Amino acid sequence: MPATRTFRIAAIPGDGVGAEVVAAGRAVLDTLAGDDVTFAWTEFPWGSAFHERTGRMMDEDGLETLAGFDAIYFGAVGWPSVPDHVSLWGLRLRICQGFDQWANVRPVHFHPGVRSPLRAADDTDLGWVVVRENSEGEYAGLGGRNLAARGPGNEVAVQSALFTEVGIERIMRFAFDLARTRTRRKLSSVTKSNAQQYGMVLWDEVFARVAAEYPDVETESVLVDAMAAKFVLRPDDLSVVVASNLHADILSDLGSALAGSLGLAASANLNPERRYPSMFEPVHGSAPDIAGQGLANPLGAIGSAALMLDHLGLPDRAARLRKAIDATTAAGVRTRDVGGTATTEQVTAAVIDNL
Ligand code: GGG
Repeated sequence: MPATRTFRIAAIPGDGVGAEVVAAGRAVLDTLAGDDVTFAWTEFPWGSAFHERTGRMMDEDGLETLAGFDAIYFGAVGWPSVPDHVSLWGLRLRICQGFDQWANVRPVHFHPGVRSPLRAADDTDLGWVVVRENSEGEYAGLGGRNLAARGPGNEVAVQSALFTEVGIERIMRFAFDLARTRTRRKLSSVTKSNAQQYGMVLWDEVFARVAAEYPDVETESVLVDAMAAKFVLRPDDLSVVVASNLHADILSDLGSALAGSLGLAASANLNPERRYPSMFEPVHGSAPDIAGQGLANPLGAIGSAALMLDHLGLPDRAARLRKAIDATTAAGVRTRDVGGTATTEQVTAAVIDNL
């Protein structure tokens, strides 16, 4: 009998619906365990409630603690009791940036049985992946506020975007390599280089330089506004879309809305060199309006669990899980956000049944 491999997973439910969807993903992953693979979970109570008690979003030495895990399974961050920029920087961005999880992979998957607002989805096989530069750009945290002493109405704030050639080049290579694994070998690069003439022009130049090494991959460079339109009007022409931290965040929300709901979207924050653990989380936030009511769609978190299985070297289990997710939506077991009446637990149970 083969030796059992145990993967140590840090679970951070975080805020709001994070608790419900992480519980769903854990139940599914435990169902996928077996004689050869087990998951050893450690759950951390970090988030906005922790901040209310301690003044911190996570333990001071939290990153050192997390460094010993094989992966991190994350829920959501954000709650009205803590300013959003404090909660985001104190937890999610602290982990992403502290562990140099520089590639954020966000597939846009059209689930069978889920109605898309796009008519094209009725008769076209749609699906693409947004690759988000996850370490710099508009999320570099550079800038400051000043001149408040000049009196009310006179404060100034500077928020600078940082684009490094190293940072751009590594995300480009990652996106090109991903494009090579897909049926349609195409990479679309997104900028706003007509208006932002420094960082985004550097982005365009690096894209063109790296593209020369991937002659088998079709390319296009599209302004972010035009790409928003293209998501709606020509989704059939997309395969892999690489964009800066902010642009990709916005575009991937648009993509998951087009696929039917933000609740469906999965994501992987990867440190491709594997010097640090990577983190897997649904794209959606904490949804305070429905938290604790059993209404949250668990499929974004469960799809993120599939991305985690791929990363851990368990592609067969990941494929089984994706099939079970699609079988669940196809059978009409859906939460309210995608036109159904099922609860979080009922959808989770259906995925487990379908495994
Ligand atoms: N599970 C994703 C999550 O909690 N996101 C919270 C959020 O506000 N994210 C903004 C961002 O990362 O750009």
